[in-house]
Amino acid sequence: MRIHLNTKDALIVVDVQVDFLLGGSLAVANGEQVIRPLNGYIRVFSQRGLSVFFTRDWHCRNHCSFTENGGRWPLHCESDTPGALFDSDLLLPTDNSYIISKGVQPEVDAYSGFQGTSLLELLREKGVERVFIGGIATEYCVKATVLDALKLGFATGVLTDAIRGIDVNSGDQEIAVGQMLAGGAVALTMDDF
Ligand code: VGL
Ligand code: ZN
Repeated sequence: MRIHLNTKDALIVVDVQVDFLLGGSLAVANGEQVIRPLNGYIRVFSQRGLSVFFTRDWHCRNHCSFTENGGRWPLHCESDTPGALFDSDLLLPTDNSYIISKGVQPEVDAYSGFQGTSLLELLREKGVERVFIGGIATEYCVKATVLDALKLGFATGVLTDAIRGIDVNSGDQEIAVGQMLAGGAVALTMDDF
């Protein structure tokens, strides 16, 4: 599908953080492979003056998702620690880019970039009607963000060349992509732009 970008479009880059990448505490296999395609999308959107939103997992040390607190995940993306930083190769445009921190509240795990954040408000403020989403992890934060975007009425593209998953059970990523498409998302790659 040929995408003609317009002023009502925005890019959402999900959780490209050190702890989710090679050597990180919750590393996603091949997660580093999203960086090059994402930088390509970031350039395209940025050059057209379109907004780019960067979500980040931003947990406090006593966050409920950590095993040490009874949750299911190893300690990851603790706010203001090196593991929570965006990968240093990720392009962060100075104009029209926004950082969205999520999972901030200790007692709530927030996979979606919309949950407990100002993302919706910012998108509405900018008149955004269509969002394009990539990042990690496919079956957690990417999926939750895509499904929320659809539910909130955004036309939604999932950038399948710029997502990677954790695959706690093998096949999880594929199932997640199926769920996003069933929900109304459109699968896109750089060739569509
Ligand atoms: C994520 C597991 C725990 C994600 C965040 O960004 O997909 N996954 N916290
Ligand atoms: Zn988390």
